[in-house]
Amino acid sequence: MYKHLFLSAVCAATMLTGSRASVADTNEPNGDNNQHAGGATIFSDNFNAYSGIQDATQAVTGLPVAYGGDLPGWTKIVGGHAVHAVERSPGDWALMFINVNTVFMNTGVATNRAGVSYVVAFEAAPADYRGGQGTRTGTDSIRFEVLNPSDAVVASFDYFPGDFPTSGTNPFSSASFIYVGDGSGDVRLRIFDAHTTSSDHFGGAIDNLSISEAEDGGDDEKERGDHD
Ligand SMILES: [Ca+2]
Ligand SMILES: [Ca+2]
Repeated sequence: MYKHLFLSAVCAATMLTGSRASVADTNEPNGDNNQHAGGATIFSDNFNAYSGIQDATQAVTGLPVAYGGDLPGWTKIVGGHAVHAVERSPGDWALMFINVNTVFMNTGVATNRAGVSYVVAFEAAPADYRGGQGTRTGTDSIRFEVLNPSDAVVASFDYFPGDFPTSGTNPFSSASFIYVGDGSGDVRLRIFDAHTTSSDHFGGAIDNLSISEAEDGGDDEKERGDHD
């Protein structure tokens, strides 16, 4: 079902140029991410307006899964049966990414003042569909890119959810990363499967995404990583 590679879309996703600003955190392959306190939420989405074709239940969890969906406020790269989602509880959808599956925000938000730190917070989990395409530790990740109005990448972050379980439940974990604004204009998030192969696995699932200004205002040198 996901064997086709959509190379044009892959190229579109990798052609963008622009400097990659520092991103504070490196997350562990086991998904052991730090949590960052955030200030007032400037953007958020719980993805519950997702509307797709629900045709199966997820391996192990038995949760409803869907493909070919649309999401208000977001544009998708059409390919690889995007957009996939899992229904965590009735009406509570989380997005899943495999192959060229990519979504990006339609409208930029004012979270890019030069030198200011912003927190992108979300919940994430390993993902699978009917089985056999489960996220793997150390290999599969979801990439978040912060794009300015020229589609230059202000910041990029990979989240590695770990192995999709073989039994039990598949809990979501809270995670976040910090980026430092560069003053290049309102930004949009682009989210996609960072590791695409001809026999693909899901990069993971995400839910409850938000952007807020970091409460420390960017004064914490340790969290700012290599940004000077
Ligand atoms: Ca949700
Ligand atoms: Ca993948």
